[in-house]
Amino acid sequence: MNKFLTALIGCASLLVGCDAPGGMPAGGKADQAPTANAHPFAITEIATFESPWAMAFLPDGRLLVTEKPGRLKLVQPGAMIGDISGVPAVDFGGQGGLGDVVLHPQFASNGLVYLSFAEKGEGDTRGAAVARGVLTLDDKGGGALSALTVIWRQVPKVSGNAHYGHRLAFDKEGKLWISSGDRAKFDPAQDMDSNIGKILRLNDDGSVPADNPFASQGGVAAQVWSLGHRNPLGLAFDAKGQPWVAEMGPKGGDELNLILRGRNYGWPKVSNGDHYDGSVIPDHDTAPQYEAPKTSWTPVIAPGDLIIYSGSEFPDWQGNAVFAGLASRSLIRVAFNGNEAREVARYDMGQRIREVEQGPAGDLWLLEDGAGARLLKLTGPSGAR
Ligand SMILES: [Ca+2]
Ligand SMILES: [Ca+2]
Repeated sequence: MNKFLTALIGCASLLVGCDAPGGMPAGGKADQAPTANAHPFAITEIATFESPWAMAFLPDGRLLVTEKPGRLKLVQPGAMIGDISGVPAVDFGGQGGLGDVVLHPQFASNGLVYLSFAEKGEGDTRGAAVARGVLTLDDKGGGALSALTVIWRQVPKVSGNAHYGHRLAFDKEGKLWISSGDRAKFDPAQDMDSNIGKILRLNDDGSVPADNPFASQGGVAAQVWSLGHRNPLGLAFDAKGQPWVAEMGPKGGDELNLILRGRNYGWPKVSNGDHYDGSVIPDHDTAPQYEAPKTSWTPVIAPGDLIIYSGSEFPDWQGNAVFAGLASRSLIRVAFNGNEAREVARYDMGQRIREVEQGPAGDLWLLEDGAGARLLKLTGPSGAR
């Protein structure tokens, strides 16, 4: 039975998601799952938020959740939602505002929390920035950040309010990684006098590790681990410690990239998508000097976030990449064979999904996007908990 026929039968039996992206791939760029899959999980609604962007679990099982307008929330499932004061002032608008939140690897002893956000600049300019502060929780379900310090900024600040990227992740060595979007300005992604359109690797205080690939060039080039990125919104490490990035393509060409030291990923010189006005961008296979994605999507999935799953709640998913899909309103699961990647399942969620996080018990937690967005917990059918 051919794949298309299988897809039709799958749609007829499931009666869901058949109009969603994920049909036959255009241009043959990706070996994609042909249809939406039945949910292998139960969904519990935990809370709702105003335009949430990211979440992070505290060691006690509570959650920090950012809201784009500039609020940091403390969530204890089943209890009131508290506020954390002392967050930086943000430039809220378009794709900008308060962004990611992550804990320092030694949070239990130092209380350090890192936030990314859109920061206003001179005139009509803005740029992504990262600040860290010490979190102190009170006994009323809230808390405060103190000693807030901005440790990194996009250079230069530019007009517009798109493609900040600004996903944060710590690796096993305690280095801070930042995905810096191209601000919809294209060419700066290839310019080493700018740190936009790059993946960056820093020490936990924002200083530059001496062993970065472009450290000898100084300036912001010294921060750069890889270049030629468009709008990388997902950043996660696999069990071997390798960084993976989910990147929004233009019209087509969303990417999953394995991030290698000092490599150039080609934006805006190459993309498996094309410009929104229809003008052609050469595909990756025309320019092997640029690092190609391990898989790409046309039509797009619009990846908002990425984790590499390592829990026991969904044993079959261990080692898989799980994407939060915005325009595709889905969770997308990708399996690896070595470093080759392939979509194996797509779960229609009915709403734009902004963020995915693995919970302490191996369950999955999702944030929807926009007004009244829900925090959802997904648990497996295994009865393991
Ligand atoms: Ca997160
Ligand atoms: Ca193209």
